[in-house]
Amino acid sequence: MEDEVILLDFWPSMFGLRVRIALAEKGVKYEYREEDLVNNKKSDLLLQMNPINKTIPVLIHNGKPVCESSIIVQYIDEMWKGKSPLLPSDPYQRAQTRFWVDYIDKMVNGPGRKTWQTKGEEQEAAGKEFTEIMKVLEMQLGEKPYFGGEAFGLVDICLITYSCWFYSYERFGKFSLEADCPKLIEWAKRCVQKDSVAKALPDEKKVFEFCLEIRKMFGLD
Ligand code: GS8
Repeated sequence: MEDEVILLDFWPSMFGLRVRIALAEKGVKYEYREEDLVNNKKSDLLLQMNPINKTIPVLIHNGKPVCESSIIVQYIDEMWKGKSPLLPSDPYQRAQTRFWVDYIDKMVNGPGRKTWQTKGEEQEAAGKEFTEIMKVLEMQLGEKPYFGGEAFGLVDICLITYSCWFYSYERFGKFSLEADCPKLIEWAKRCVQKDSVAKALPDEKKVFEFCLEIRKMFGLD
C-alpha cells in the first residue's frame, strides 16, 4: 500500500518550510493543505491532529500525526532512509546537530519576529539581537560548506527557511547581514542552489508584502 502523507502548513512559515524541504530531499510525495492562520481559522483536522500546540506544521503519515518541525524532519529522516541522510550517524555528531537545532529554535524566531512586528526602540534592539545570533551561527559554520560539514543536513534545513525572511527582517530592523555575516550569506546562496530549497522558499518580496499586510492589521503602520 502507498504511504498517505498529508502536510498541514501555512505558506510563509519557516517551520512548515523545513518539512517541505525535508520531504523534497527524500523524494516523498505528499498532499499539501494550507491553513488560514491570518484569519485564525484553523481547520478541525489541525485541532484534532495537534490538540496540544494547535500549530502548523503537522505531518500526517498514514493517519498518524507528527508535530513540531524539527521533530518532523528527524522523523522523515528515520522513516525514509533510502535517500541521503539528514543527520550524521555518529552519536556525538548527532548530539551536536541537535544542539544547534535547539539553539536556532530558542534564539532566532523571537528577535526575527520583533524586527517586523514592533516599532521604534524595540524594533531597533531586535535588529541588533538578530545580528548577534547570526554571528554566533556564522562562527559555528566556520569554513565548512554546510553546518554538518560537506553534506546539507538538519541544521541547514532548520536555518535556511529563515532566509526568505532576511529581506524583511533587514528592512524593518535596519541592518545588513551581507555586511555583518558575509559567510552566512554565502552559505544561504549555496543552499538555495539545491532544488529542494529553491522550490520550497517563497519569494522574499512576497514575504515582505505579507509583513506589511500584518503590520496594517495590527495597526503598526
Ligand atoms: C513552531 C510552529 C509555529 O509557531 C515548530 O513546529 O517548530 N515550534 C513549532 N507555527 C505557527 C505558524 S509559523 O509562525 C502557528 O501555527 N501559529 C498558530 C498559533 O500559534 O496559533
